[in-house]
Amino acid sequence: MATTQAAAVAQNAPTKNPTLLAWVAKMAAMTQPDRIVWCDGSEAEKKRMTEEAVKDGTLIPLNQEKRPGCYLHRSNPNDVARVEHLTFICTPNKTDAGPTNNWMEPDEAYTKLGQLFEGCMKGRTMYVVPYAMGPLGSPFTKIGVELTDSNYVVLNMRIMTRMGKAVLDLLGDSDDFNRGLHSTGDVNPDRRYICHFPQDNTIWSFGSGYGGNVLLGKKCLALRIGSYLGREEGWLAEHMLILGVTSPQGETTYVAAAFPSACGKTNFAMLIPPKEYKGWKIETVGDDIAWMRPGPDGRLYAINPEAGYFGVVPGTNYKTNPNAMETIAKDTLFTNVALTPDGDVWWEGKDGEVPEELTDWQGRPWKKGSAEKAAHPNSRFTAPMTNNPVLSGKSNDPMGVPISAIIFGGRRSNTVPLVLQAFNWTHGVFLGATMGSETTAAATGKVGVVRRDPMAMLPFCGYHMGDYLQHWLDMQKSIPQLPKIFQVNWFRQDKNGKFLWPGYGDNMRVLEWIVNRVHGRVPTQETLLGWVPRQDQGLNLQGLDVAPESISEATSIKEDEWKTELKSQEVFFEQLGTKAPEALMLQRKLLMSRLGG
Ligand code: SAT
Ligand code: MN
Repeated sequence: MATTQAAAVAQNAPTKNPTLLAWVAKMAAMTQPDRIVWCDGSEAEKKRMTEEAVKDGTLIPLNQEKRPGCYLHRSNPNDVARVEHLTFICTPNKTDAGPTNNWMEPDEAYTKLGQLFEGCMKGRTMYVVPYAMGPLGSPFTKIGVELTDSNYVVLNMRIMTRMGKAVLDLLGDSDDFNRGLHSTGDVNPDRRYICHFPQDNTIWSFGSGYGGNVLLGKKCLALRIGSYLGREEGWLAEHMLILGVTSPQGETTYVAAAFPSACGKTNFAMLIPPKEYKGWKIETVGDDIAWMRPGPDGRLYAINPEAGYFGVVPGTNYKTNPNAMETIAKDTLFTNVALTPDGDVWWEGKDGEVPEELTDWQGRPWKKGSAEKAAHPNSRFTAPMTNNPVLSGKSNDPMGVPISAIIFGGRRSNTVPLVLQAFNWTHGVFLGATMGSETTAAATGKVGVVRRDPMAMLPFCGYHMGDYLQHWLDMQKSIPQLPKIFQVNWFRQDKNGKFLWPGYGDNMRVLEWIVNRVHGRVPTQETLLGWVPRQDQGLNLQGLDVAPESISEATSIKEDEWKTELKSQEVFFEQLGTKAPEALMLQRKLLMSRLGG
């Protein structure tokens, strides 16, 4: 069997790479697909696979006049988000995975998942998807090959990554590629596992069809395996958007910003400045992931390893994110949104009237006023970045962009002020490490509970969180021109649960202050938490229709809240045990003493 498989694989393969051929043959011998299809990334292949997906019900064509090239996919209702409790880091030692990851011993994981993969592709097609994370030919770029039995995965990978024949040519005979194996299986949550084997540069994902679990280039390679490789090789793989801000004078400043999933990263990355900001321009380099390494001139350079956006749909409209609306107007795959009678898509928070009747995300009739949501709260769009009207010309630059500021932003209804600047890199790492966030719909579980989410990487760090924070601290030695670090919180609320800061386009006001700080142009005021905008010469609030009391409330620092906060931070640091970096413990003590014990 194995020899026949190997011969069959080699026969129609567009590569002679012996390691790749042997691995594909081995995986095929285990999963036993009826057919093996090597994806070339061509338009003809896209057309063929889209037609097949429509035929087998995976995709529903939308009204092609209203949304050219767009399709709707409905997932299994039990499979609508990442599954952190079923996501494992499989290192020989449990301590290498750390207390914030689920761990499985590699042999045990291979055996357990091997049993599930055994024969699972019988009667099905195995697609071989060669892809690159990062522009082809960039020193940042990593190659992966994903084997999957899902045409939905292939069509998404085509948008989210640089995929196809060119990647195989770039790989040549090298064995330096991530080995990804995925099967949708029977989509049974009891038989669902997302396993990472950092030492083997391998990912095995079984039993899900949801983006973050199965588009293996994204969270699995670009963040979990990426962060592991970053530590080995001296760079950072981060859950960050990258944007360029250009002033009316033509000065462009690049910023990277970490926010937990579903906290508005895509909106921030595509922000349209308010009308008072004539001549200012925001351009998107990336909306979710940044790979950053020291460049030849001593600055920190970043690329977006992805080629598309996998964004949250609900709440997207012409007010919150006009650029996203343009981005998803064509050639977009929608997952778990509602369908209108005329074949368009709908979601909670879309512009215009709520339609009288819809088909909901599960394919059931839905009527206006229904208590149930028509679109799933974590429904998603997959759209090529080239659709973005404000895509940065640098988004394909193999050298990346120089980062001047790093922003850490949680989702906190209290405690954390609108914006502050860290005193220095170590303090900035402390701010990132102690990020907290009220949970959202991108992961299964309770919504609205505060959890520590260091650098928005809690679900995505591929090794011990203590070592990861130490790696951040160590990086300052290899970056002579360190970016400045900031903390923001757009989500502070008043006593009645009303947001104090308008957010969206008005976040430009905070961004301008950050840019001015980076270039040393505005004075600042020191507080016990960090440097904040001064009352005079601070944030530009011209034209902002918000009561001054709301601004002072959004920027206020309440010592009693901070005492509670420090206790909750302690619980997190204790979890890291002896690996909690000393420098961060000292930062905590300093803050405690500033607070008066
Ligand atoms: O859910 S995904 O991991 O695909 C996207 C996200 O959470 O940022
Ligand atoms: Mn994300």
